[in-house]
Amino acid sequence: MRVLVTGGAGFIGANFVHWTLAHRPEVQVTVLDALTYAADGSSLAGAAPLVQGDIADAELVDRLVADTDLVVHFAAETHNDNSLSDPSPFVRTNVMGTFTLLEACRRHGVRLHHVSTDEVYGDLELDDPARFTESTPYNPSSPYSSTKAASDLLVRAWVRSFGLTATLSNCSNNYGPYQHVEKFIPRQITNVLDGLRPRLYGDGLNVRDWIHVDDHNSAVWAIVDRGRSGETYLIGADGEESNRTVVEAILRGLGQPEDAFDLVPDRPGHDRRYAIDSSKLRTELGWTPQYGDFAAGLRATIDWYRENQAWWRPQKAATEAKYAKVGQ
Ligand code: NAD
Ligand code: TDX
Repeated sequence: MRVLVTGGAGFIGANFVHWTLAHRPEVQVTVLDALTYAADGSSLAGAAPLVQGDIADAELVDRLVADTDLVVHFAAETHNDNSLSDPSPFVRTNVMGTFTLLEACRRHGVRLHHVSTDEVYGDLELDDPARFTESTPYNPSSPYSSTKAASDLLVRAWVRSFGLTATLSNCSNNYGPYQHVEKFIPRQITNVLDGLRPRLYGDGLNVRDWIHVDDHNSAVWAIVDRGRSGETYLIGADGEESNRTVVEAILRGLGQPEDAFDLVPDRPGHDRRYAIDSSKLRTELGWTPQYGDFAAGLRATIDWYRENQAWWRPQKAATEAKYAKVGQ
């Protein structure tokens, strides 16, 4: 099977390529990635051929899609904070880029798996017993999540109107190796390694539902293998933690007092809580996460950032300078 992985030089995409080569040796992977600021070609370590290009480049996309059996679509602008300072690349890549891929898949009769986020459902109150399910109404808050919601709806329409074969997944917050230092967990680990204090937005009590990136990727393969076209599957591993609890664990893991963090101004429109009910994926497709223990996964991630400073250091100063400008 030939698989075109868009965004394969980013965090989840690169881990997907490594997971695929380790578990599915019969699969031939090609990566299409624009190598934006968020990418790092070295994450792939030469594991798969990399075509540098834009998913909104219709001619290039047509040529690559004509030569594949499946597209697994990770490419996106992904950082909420960036979407608040400049939404335009989010609309271009997440909406127009997905549209371009859909049109190429339609022309060539190629299946698409669309990777999306639980943020399309908006947020939950801290004391709400509910979790997101596949039937929760869409209610995105940020430019990032609204463009992901738009891309999901395009995929659904192409299935219904044009008979495209496609599946969708909406996953909760990922952690693990090769995640950009702008994101919460790598930012705080690398801050502590650099002698800086972790920075918590607002009151630090917002909750995210953490999943190890390898569990996300094994779920994507379960959907590719056994999912039904037109269906959406929520991916989550019951990993709800407040941001404050995560920072305290990082500080402890690096031998610092657990209150050595700062509260900084909140993110505008900051979603309070995400929580996923992944029963459909577990019951219908028989998927189970392998990294049940968030604390152990976090310790391994701390070790990875400690041991791979050459990978993240080139991005760190510019990332912190960007945050400093907005007082975060
Ligand atoms: P990332 O920002 O680390 O990587 C995104 C990749 O897409 C980068 O390599 C970048 O160069 C590439 N890219 C951006 N614009 C492109 C374009 N126009 N053409 C081609 N390539 C382009 O993101 P990530 O965290 O790995 O997320 C991957 C996907 O998973 C995204 O679709 C995201 O919405 C989704 N997702 C992420 C999370 C999470 O916690 N990180 C959770 C749920 C869903
Ligand atoms: O320095 C920080 N301090 C802080 O308190 C940063 C960078 C973040 N935060 C908070 C904001 C969120 O409540 O931590 C939480 C996680 O923040 P992000 O890493 O920016 O992730 P989030 O906004 O939750 O979105 C992530 O998960 C869903 C990914 O970036 C998205 O691409 C994915 O769709």
